This record gives sequence, structure tokens and C-alpha cells, in this order.
Amino acid sequence: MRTSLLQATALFVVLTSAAATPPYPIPEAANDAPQPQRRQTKHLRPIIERVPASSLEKRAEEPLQPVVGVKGAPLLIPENSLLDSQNPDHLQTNPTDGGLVTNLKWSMSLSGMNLFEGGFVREQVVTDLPPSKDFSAAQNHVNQGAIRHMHWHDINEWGYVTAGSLLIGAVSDEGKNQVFRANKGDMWFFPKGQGHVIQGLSSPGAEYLLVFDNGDFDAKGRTFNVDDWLVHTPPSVLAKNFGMPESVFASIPKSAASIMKGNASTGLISSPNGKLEGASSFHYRASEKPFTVVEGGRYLKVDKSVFPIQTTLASQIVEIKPGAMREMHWHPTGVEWVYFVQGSARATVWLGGANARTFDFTTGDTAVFPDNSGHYIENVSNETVTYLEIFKADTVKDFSLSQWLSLTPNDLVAQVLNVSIETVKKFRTDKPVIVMGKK
Ligand SMILES: *[C@@H]1O[C@H](CO)[C@@H](O)[C@H](O)[C@H]1NC(C)=O
Ligand SMILES: *[C@@H]1O[C@H](CO)[C@@H](O)[C@H](O)[C@H]1NC(C)=O
Ligand SMILES: *[C@@H]1O[C@H](CO)[C@@H](O)[C@H](O)[C@H]1NC(C)=O
Ligand SMILES: CC(=O)N[C@H]1CO[C@H](CO)[C@@H](O)[C@@H]1O
Repeated sequence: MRTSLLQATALFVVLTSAAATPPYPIPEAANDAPQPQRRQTKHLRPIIERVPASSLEKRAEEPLQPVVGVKGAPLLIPENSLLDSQNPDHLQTNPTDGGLVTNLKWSMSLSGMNLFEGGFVREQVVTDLPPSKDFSAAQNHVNQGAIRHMHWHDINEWGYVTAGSLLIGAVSDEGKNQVFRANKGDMWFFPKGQGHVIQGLSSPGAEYLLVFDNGDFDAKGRTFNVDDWLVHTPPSVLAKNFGMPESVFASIPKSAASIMKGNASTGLISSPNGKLEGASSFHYRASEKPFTVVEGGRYLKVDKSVFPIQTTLASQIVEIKPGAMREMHWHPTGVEWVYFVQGSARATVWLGGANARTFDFTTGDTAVFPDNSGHYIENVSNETVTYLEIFKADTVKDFSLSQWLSLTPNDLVAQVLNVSIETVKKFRTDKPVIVMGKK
């Protein structure tokens, strides 16, 4: 069954010389032929579908198609319909999208798990999401009693408890200490160089999200685990440093695992130098703070004014009711890093110069919105969307589009937007943060 070069050349000559009368039939008006009636949208807005696990089979028969109005065509080859259904605004490109916006989304589900006896860690670093130069993140699990080894970093660390509760301890350079219980919804902040330890308290375990103010979390010289230091120090030096015989250090584990199983600590330790509390506290009890409640949801801003030690990685927890939306806005302080804790949402990121792209998000997704980019976040699910906004700044600052437009002379704005002055007068002058909109 070998085809010689000569035969192949002869075939090529036949095909090219017969171009005037193709050797295959062309159906008449092929382009107008009715396409198989598969799922498509008659609206500008794409069909957003979530996939209940029970209907996976049905979903496979009737996948979402890259068709919006008269544009696009159903796929002819098998596709990853599960992934497409999570990214409907990529498959059915929003007609108002345009230009080029590179990918701004990463799903923790695409990160490899580091599994340990006692828990796991998976990360989003700059090589996963290249525009995330200012931020990296890690999703962590510690079983009850399991310990995240004592360590410090050369970058600032922000933590948020997503499930269960943790025991966290730290000692300052002045020898003051703090041991606290961080419950679900609480935050902490450790400035670079601040040693700390984390242990799971609740059963069966606890989970937390870490965000660092540098995208390259895996760089050398970033994480300093105490046992790693001790096993890489001559035993005679350990003996001299601690004033004890070398033999007592022979049992230090050689493993480089960052999480180990263990038993819950009593948490009891007092320092003769005093406690870290008040403005020196590393703990912010966000779970006990009142959110600002608005019609479309609620939010909690945590910046330096309420959590003094947090000089960067200011954050805002936002909860958007079904159908509501984080209003159109932008941030003057830099790139925004985002993490979706719950629910499904979509956001269009606009970079100026006619560049806009709509992304869909669901639980466990991270994203970065470029410095000063215009955006909104709309709940497109039937459950509350909870997400975190993080900034490499000591404050959370944003400009509301509607507030800007409503508080500029109305007759001027009406001309710029080519709408009536009456319309401009109806724009909100307050800053709702989350809007319910009109049905
Ligand atoms: C935890 O406690 C149990 C029972 O007291 C003990 O057998 C075990 O060695 C302890 N585990 C660790 C890691 O210390
Ligand atoms: C939301 O609930 C409504 C009413 O039960 C249902 O028609 C709709 O399909 C649901 N939408 C989503 C995205 O689940
Ligand atoms: C302004 O709006 C009117 C319709 O109300 C339209 O005819 C006109 O072309 C618009 N002007 C511009 C500059 O788009
Ligand atoms: C309550 C409400 O408005 N829910 C909406 C959330 O978004 C989805 C998708 O757009 C709609 O189907 C729901 O009606």
C-alpha cells in the first residue's frame, strides 16, 4: 500500500489541472442549506447553561454551539462540551467583545495538587496566568491536627479561611507573640519575613486561600521552612546555637514536605515580651464584621484603616445576589486579582482602544483584571456569587461609572453619550457597588 512519489505527483497534476471542473459534486446553494437545528441563541446574549451532574449524558447529545444569531456554525468534530459549557462567552462570543484581550482566567482545577499526609496545596503562579505578575495564590487543606510547617516568605502573605478553623501562631522581631484561632471567613496578614505556623483545628479539616503580592511564588529564596534550615546546618553549629548536645537534633525530619500530620496543639504559650494585639495583630476577624448591605448583595472592605498591619493586599469580599451585578467600575490602584468562592458569574474586561473580552467564572476560578481596566461582574447563576477582590495596595479604591457620569454637568454628558439629559439625570449619584438593575 505504498504510494510512490511519482503517483502522488501525478494525482496532484490531475487535481490541479482539473480545477475548472471539480471532480466532486458541489451542492447547489450550499451556504443557504438549512443547518441541522442544534442549540443556538436568538438573542445577543449567549445561552448560559450550567451542567447538573445528572444530565451529563443529555448534555453530550446537545452541546452548546459556537453560533450567535446568523454568525458561526455548529462544530463538526467532537468537542470538550463540559469545558465549553463553563465558558459559554468564549464559545458564543459576545457581539460587543472586540480587539485582543489575552487570557485573564485560571481555574484551580487546572493546577496540579501537591499531596501530603495531612493535606494538600495547589497554586496559581505567573506561569499559569502570565498577566498575574503581581499575585500568586495557593489553595490549602490541613486535616485536623495537620501542621503547615513553620516558615516565612520573602513576599507578603494574605490568608482567608474558606472552610473550618485554624490555629495560627507567630512571633515578632521584638519577641512578642500571638496565637489565634481563625474561623471560616477570617483573614490574616504576614509581612514578608514574618515567621508563622498554621494547624488544622476543625474536623475533618480546614481549608484556606493564600495570596502573595508576587506572581513568581516558586522562585528560589521565596519560602523558608525551619526544618529545611536545620537539616542543612552542621550539627555542631546547632549544638552551639542552642547550647545543647548535637544528639538532640538527630531526629529532625529530612523530608521537604510542607504539610505534616499531627495532633492539635493546646495553643498555650505566653511571651515575657508581651502579646501582639490591636494594631500589631496579624488576625482580622472578618467573619464577625458587619458587611455593607445593598439591594443587590453585600460587601466587606478590609484595608489598612481597619486592619493596620495589612499594608498591601487590601481586599474586598463581595456577595452578589442572583441577577444582580457588581457595577461597572475601575480601580486606580493597579491590577485586581479575583477569586471565586461560590456561584457562577460573567465579566467583560475592557482595556480601552476597542479591546474587550467576556469571561465566565465559577467556583475555584482566579482572574486578573489589568490595571485601570473597566469591568463589571454579573451573577448568572441562581445562587449567590461570592468572590474576593485583592489589590497590591493598602486601600480598596474604585471609580463608579454611573457616579462619574451623573455628577458631571448633565448637558455635557448627554452630548458625549448622545442620549437625552433626562436619561443622564436618572443615573445614580451614589456608589451602589452592587446593582440589582431593571428586570
Ligand atoms: C498524636 O497523638 C497520639 C496519641 O496520643 C500519638 O500516638 C501520636 O504519636 C501523636 N502523633 C504525632 C504526630 O505526634
Ligand atoms: C434559574 O432558575 C430558573 C427558575 O427555576 C430556571 O428557569 C433557570 O433555568 C435557572 N437558571 C440557571 C442558570 O440555573
Ligand atoms: C445620535 O442619536 C441619533 C438618534 O437618536 C442618531 O440619529 C445619531 O446618528 C446619533 N449620533 C451619533 C454621533 O451617533
Ligand atoms: C434571580 C435571577 O435573576 N436569576 C438569574 C441569574 O442568571 C441566570 C442566567 O443569566 C438567569 O437564568 C436567572 O434568571
